[in-house]
Amino acid sequence: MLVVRSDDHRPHHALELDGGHLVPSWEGPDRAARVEAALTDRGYRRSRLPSPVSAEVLASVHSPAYLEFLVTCWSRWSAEPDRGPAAMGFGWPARGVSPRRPDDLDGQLGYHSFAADCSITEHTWVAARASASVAATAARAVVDGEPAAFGLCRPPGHHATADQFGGYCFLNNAAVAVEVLRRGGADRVGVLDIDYHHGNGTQAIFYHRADVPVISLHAEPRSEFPWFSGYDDELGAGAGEGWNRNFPLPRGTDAGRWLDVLEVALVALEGAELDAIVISTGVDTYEGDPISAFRLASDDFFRVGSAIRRLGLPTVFVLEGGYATEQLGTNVVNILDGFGDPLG
Ligand code: OKP
Ligand code: ZN
Repeated sequence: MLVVRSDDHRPHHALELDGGHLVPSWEGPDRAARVEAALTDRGYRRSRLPSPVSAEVLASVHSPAYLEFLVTCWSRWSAEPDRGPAAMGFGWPARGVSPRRPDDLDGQLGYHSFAADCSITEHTWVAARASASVAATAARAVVDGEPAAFGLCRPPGHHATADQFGGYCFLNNAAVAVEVLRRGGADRVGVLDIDYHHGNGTQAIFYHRADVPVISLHAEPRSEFPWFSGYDDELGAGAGEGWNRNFPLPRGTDAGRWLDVLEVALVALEGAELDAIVISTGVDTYEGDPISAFRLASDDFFRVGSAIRRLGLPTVFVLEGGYATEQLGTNVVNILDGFGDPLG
């Protein structure tokens, strides 16, 4: 399988507010290094660097004001005296208001984020843009005839909405891949999100659209991040009504149950008459994940890949979460190996 990867993520290691401590994020550069090492070990020899994602594709996913904010945030922040090491919000729109975008940087940080588990630092924009470029290039390769491609995206993307960062995500890489596939002629593109956390950003971006069915398996939001999105009665709206499906599962869910629910999700996707699919490939469902609570073993990920393969669709995998760093590469590559690839 073709792999798309970039080194431009490396200097990006945000700080996160975790239990009242401002600490280096769980989402660090070592994650990508582990996946790259596992890909090399396991014989994945075809890899390429990304071409820059086009402004047009980015603008089809994110608002102009948000993109401008991401590009300029760090220089605005660091130009002010006494600023700390991480630009992050601390005030968010309260319930019952219709939020306006303030002019003030701290106000904009609140407006353009939904969680304080990630922050913007000097290298965030370059890394986020490279990650979106990786997704776009993987999708482009599939448009050009690859049966499948893996975008080794870092930072992840599925929590990023059209105009908010959060959950370690800044640009929605899965949505970028969808848009590239659609521009390349795939009329109906599905998203299957198997990360432990609900992909609230992807859901929100496609919530009103019938041409991009989104299905997600994740920890029930009543007990897990992102808490306010991912319930099973969120079914899409307007033209998109019926095209969003959530499968929230309790903490402690084991592989047997999780794989049974994956089958239900795959049946729904089979009925959606898709031309291509994007897999938001989080492996924080792993039993050893330090911030998650599902119980898939490393070997179970082979079955995840082979189940997805049965859809028989052109497939773009984009990396999302997975924080058991030592096993991260094994778990990701087990999915890719389970999927297999006729072109090697
Ligand atoms: C991003 B992705 C731990 C903070 C957890 C939220 C999790 C973000 C996950 N104390 N922050 O979906 O893997
Ligand atoms: Zn996750």
